[in-house]
Amino acid sequence: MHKYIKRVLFSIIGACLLMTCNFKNVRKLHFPKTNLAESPLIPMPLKIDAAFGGFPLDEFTGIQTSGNDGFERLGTFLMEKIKLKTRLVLKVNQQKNDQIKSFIGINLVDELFSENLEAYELVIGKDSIIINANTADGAFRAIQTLRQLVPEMSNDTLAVNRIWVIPTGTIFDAPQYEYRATMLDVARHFFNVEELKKYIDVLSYYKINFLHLHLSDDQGWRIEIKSWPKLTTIGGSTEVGGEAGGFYTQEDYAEIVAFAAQHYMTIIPEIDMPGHTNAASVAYPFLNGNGKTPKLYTGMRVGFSTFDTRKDSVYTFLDDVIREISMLTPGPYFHIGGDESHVTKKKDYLYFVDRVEKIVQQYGKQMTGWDEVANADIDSTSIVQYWSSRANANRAIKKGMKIIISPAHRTYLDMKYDSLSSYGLDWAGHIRTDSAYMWSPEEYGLKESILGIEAPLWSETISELAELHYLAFPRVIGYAELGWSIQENRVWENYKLRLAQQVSFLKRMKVNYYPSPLITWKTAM
Ligand code: TNX
Repeated sequence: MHKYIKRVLFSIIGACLLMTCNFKNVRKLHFPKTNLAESPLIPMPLKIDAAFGGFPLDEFTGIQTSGNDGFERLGTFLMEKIKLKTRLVLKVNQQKNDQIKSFIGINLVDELFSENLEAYELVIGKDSIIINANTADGAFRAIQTLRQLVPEMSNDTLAVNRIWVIPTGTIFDAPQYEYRATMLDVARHFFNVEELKKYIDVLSYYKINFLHLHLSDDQGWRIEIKSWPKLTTIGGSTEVGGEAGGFYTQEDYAEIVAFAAQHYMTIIPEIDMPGHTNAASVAYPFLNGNGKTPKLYTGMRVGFSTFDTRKDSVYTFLDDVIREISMLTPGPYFHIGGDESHVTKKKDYLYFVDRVEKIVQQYGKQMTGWDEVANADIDSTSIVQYWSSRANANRAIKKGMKIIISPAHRTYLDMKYDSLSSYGLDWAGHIRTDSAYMWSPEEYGLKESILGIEAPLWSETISELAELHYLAFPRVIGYAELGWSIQENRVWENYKLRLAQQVSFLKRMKVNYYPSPLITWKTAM
């Protein structure tokens, strides 16, 4: 600990020297009492030591970064986000500036209280805020915490200029799970690049770090494959309800991946197979294995389609698809779906999953699949997403695989909140804002078998961003906390007060959240 305190002091002094911080300028301001531990942070950090003073964020605050280019970009990111909230335009990495009276330092350090790659310390003093992290990921997570600490309202009585008072103290933080995800079904209804970017921006504020895109299903194929163009020109032409569908060109997809990466979020592409493949088979009928002439489908049934698992040409096709998508995907995972293949014979299904796993691995990716894939003879490096069958999840755990926790009755964002919900389905029950939050991933396995948690949003009943928002928010905010915060830091009575204070952010981001009557929503922080 001694070594640790020394290092914090060192980084404070270091950052000051770096920016020729002029301490003569530090003002004596008398702040009203603030308590860092009572700030409406979501997800709740690991540990908060409050110091009950205030840091004056104002036009005299500068941002200073040390480390690599990634850190410099983070400085600009923070500046832009503070501007959006307060209209302050802070200077980033300005070497000499007598106007600067307080500063925010974003430091790359090689030693931290935790070795977790997303860990960070946020040390808030009376004239400096220091972020220490040993990766840019950690610093990015810290920046989200800091954004949440900037009050909505400035204090206009402390000085002639407007000051946003940030409570002092130290936060030590690290996630309990490395994987905190949501899934969006862009196959049943298509959502365009701009809509996805808006969603990513808001999700990253709550430290969600993976976005799983369900890119194909019976009703639509949504990603351009250069070697098989009809997948999108024909297979992407419609959606549930019969409206024009849509698809991402490879350039669009790369843009989504890059935007996500700027938000320290990884995209996981899913091509669902061997079932859920009607749209692909309409485009290329040789793929079809259900013996019927495929036609475009705009209904909501599942489980009627399958690839022909015994044709080599099907695997040649899949090799192209998996290769093209993998090349555009820097993340480690490729999701092969594998759910509800009700018209594929069991032995064919098992053969198929084994063979596709090899293709995924050949292109340098780890395979993930819905829990049914646990029945095949797959590698312990592949990952099983538990959504329905506990037996399948346990099978995966026995094989030494990691599982993703997505039980439908707990995490499905497309389930209605209650019988009055405007959108959503109810086959797995109603999921209220409190029941979405009041459970623990460890109910489904030991912590070491769990990669993390994911909340899927299937889009049969939603076609507009506002409808997507309605089902996702506020529940997805609770899932973000379930993935990040340890169980003893998750208390509904406390969480609901913090959630109530998210309104200003959600309004600013134009998020159409469901105003759950369980929450006493607050209009200003
Ligand atoms: C089940 S969850 C499905 C999807 C549907 C969803 C609707 C899973 C792996 N398959 O095909 O869209 O239910 O809630």
